[in-house]
Amino acid sequence: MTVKQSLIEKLISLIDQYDRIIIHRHINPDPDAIGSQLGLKATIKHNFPDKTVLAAGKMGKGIEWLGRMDNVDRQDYEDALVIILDTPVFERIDGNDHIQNNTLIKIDHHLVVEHFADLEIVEILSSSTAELITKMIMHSQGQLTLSPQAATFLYAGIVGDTGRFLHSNTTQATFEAVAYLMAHQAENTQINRKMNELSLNELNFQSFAIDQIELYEKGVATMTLKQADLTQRGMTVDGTNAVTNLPGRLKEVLTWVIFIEKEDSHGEYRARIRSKGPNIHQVAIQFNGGGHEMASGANVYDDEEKKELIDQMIKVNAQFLKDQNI
Ligand SMILES: [Mn+2]
Repeated sequence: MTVKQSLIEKLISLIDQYDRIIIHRHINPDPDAIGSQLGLKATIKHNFPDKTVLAAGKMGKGIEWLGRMDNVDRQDYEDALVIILDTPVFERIDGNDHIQNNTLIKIDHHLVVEHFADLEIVEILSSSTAELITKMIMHSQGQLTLSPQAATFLYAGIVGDTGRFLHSNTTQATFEAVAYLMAHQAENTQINRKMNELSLNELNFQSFAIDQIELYEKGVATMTLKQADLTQRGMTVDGTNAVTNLPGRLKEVLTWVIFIEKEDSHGEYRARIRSKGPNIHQVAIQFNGGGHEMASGANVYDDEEKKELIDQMIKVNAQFLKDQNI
């Protein structure tokens, strides 16, 4: 546990001081954003039933089943405490234009980009904001208790950000937090089932996407998705996130790229680059991109550059295989 006890105390004492608390999170919310938002809301309501707690922002597409947002008006912000979850940058807060001179609390697990809150609780070793909130509840010495509903929301957040415990951000602390949520009747089966569900359209798109996988030497794979392919199949760019990891499931694939044609362009692509070992960040920065060693984004402006990017990936993989004596 790396969150200081004093920060937990400060959080609880601020919540205690306000009658109205508004909880925000980032735009284009994922299950961690919504799960931590509604999980914290349910926890505050459970422990302070007289307080008004509002969840602000627009619900994310495809995760409406997780819960509902509240209608929050400008006047609700008067004398309210505002808590911002899972968002490292003020500009990315959904509904930030409503926030006035409120006391702000940030709770997040991303690298610190900027300081914008009066109290900032950031723990980058947490898999998810939901895990971080769970750990604070666990260590609140009985001041915050969990309802089954809150436990279920927080469970959804952890499952979302860990890719169902498959990603490398999954730690012993993650499982300890989940064990605690299970002890408080988190409805794990229901959440797992919902997370695994697809519409027929999404399933058909997956099968189309699989057909677009191309294999190159040294364990490079690509998938190219044209705008026309997306519109024809009723798919949004966000919706294609679900197929990003498909090429990586192939045994022989070490690194892969999803090329998504940009809107209103002919042959300009946004590239999502992923890796199971080689450092592909070095490739991303050569093509107007960046990110992390195992997951980066880049941009290519024509088919020639697309080919160059693939060539660079083959080189990086070749070097990686050589270093490993394979
Ligand atoms: Mn998150």
